[in-house]
Amino acid sequence: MRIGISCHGTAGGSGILATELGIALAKRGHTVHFVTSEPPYRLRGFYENVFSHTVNLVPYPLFRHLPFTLALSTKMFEVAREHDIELWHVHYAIPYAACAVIAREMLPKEQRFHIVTTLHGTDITLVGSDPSYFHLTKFAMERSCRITAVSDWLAKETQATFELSKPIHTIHNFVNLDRFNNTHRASRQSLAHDDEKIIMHISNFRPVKRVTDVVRAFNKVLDHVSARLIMVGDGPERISATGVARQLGIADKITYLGNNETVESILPLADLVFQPSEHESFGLVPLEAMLSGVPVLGTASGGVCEVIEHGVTGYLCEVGDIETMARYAVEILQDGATAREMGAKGRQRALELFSEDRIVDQYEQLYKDCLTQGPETVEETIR
Ligand code: GMT
Repeated sequence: MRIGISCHGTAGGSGILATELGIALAKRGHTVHFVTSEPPYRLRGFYENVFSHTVNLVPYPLFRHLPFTLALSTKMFEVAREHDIELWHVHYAIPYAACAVIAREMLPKEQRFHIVTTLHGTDITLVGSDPSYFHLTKFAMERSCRITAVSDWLAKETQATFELSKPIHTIHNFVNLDRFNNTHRASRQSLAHDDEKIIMHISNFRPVKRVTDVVRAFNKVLDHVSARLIMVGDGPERISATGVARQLGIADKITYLGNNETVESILPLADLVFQPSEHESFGLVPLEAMLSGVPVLGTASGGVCEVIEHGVTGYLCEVGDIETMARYAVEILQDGATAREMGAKGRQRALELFSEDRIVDQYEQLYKDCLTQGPETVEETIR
């Protein structure tokens, strides 16, 4: 198949998943054209059958805001026309699904591609459900041949909010196993002292990640266990996290690594991965931690409940329940045997349920279903 993919080019779960999917599809012999704002974050090196196109943004004094989405739609149209794209897979509804609809409309009828839209979470829960984007998000989803969501939870949330006329298929996230198996691991001493347990948090430090909860719970853990908190990533809440740590007098117990492109080289060094998000539609980091054999402490909110098995591969707490989070963290850090068992079960679960082969098969089948269905004819009215 000749497939177009558009996604966020910056660090973030949806862009990572889209890029890994494109690489996996190319390995299976499909031709994949990425059209993004910048070369995708995880697309490093050369991959046969993979092509990357970036959007050209021309500034003009009359534009207070550059019309990125128009330039993106134009680029999608050009790439589709030149490379005879059969199917465009967009990740994150806004703006990508809407741009795909515009690009398709611009093409002659016989060249129009099918659209598959994958919902990743905040594109629905925060952005798409906002009145400023609601109708366009719904319109673009209705005009997609297939809609997928990365968890059952997100599929249900989307239907409850948008009342779509078509089903939403759940296809969970996956992890590229090669990345985790063939990695050069950092040394433990480079992250912590020998007598310190390692708690790790990885995110883009947006409010939804509740990074100050990480620091507050870590402070309580320190009453019982000698530990170091490794914060990986960057974003708007980093300043709040450092402020809270300073107030609590534990700033010297925390290391901020910033963004890291190869988390697989440091994740296995953690004794516990801690992700207390407000909600998480799937939780790629918990999955990566499980694959690294590390127990995960998360929140029972959103699709992460489909990833972490409470009491088996980690623990799930109520959002903001810092006391319970700290209690579970201490339990894991003090009981090495149970922690190892949880880690091993996590890896087993990740391999069984979220392997590349299993998930890419599902996307491939979905594409085939679209292509055998013939040209898209759905003409829904916008409610
Ligand atoms: O919030 C992020 O981490 C980024 C965001 C994105 O769209 O790039 O992540 C969402 O998509 C990931 C991949 O499907 C999911 O694993 C994350 O759970 C989801 N984030 C949220 O729902 C907050």
